Amino acid sequence: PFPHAPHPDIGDLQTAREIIAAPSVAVIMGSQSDWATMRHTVETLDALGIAHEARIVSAHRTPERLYEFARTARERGFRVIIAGAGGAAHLPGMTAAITSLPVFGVPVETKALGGRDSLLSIVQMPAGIPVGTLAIGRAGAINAALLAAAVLALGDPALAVRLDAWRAARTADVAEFPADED
Ligand code: RP5
Repeated sequence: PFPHAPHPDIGDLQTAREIIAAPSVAVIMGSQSDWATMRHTVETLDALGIAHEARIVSAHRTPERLYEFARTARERGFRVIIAGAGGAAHLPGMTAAITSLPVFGVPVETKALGGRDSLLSIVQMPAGIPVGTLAIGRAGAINAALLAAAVLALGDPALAVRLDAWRAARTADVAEFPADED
């Protein structure tokens, strides 16, 4: 009856294509101020050729956005979530409470307590709701991306090759002898 309505099979094909093309990693953060840290996650994912989506989702300022994001993350095709937050950092834990996708938490450095507050807030999850917690700041942000890559590489041999190449390049970067830096 509707000449422009897609044939049901084509509709299915479109859905399948959308799922395949969907970013596999979601990078969420509690605030714009977290971006200076979380951009290292995104840069590392880019270097590894991993499709991702970055967005601000605050557990306490935008709780409805958090619920909507976490409830629909799996059906939208995400396979790993990386969540960065600072201070009373509920975002990774609340996300893990709503979705059973793997959640990696990045404690963002804070002015008041240097990120120890973020670290303890993220790492001390009660048994039953896991958050894989990384180091404070840039190191954690980069390693979260590498850990996400390792998870995805289990089912993606081409990514496994890229990840090994990335690691080999870091090894090749290490000089054998120290040099004066000034
Ligand atoms: C947390 O509070 C955010 O993750 C951020 O690290 C911290 C401070 O946020 P702003 O006050 O800079 O927005 O929710």
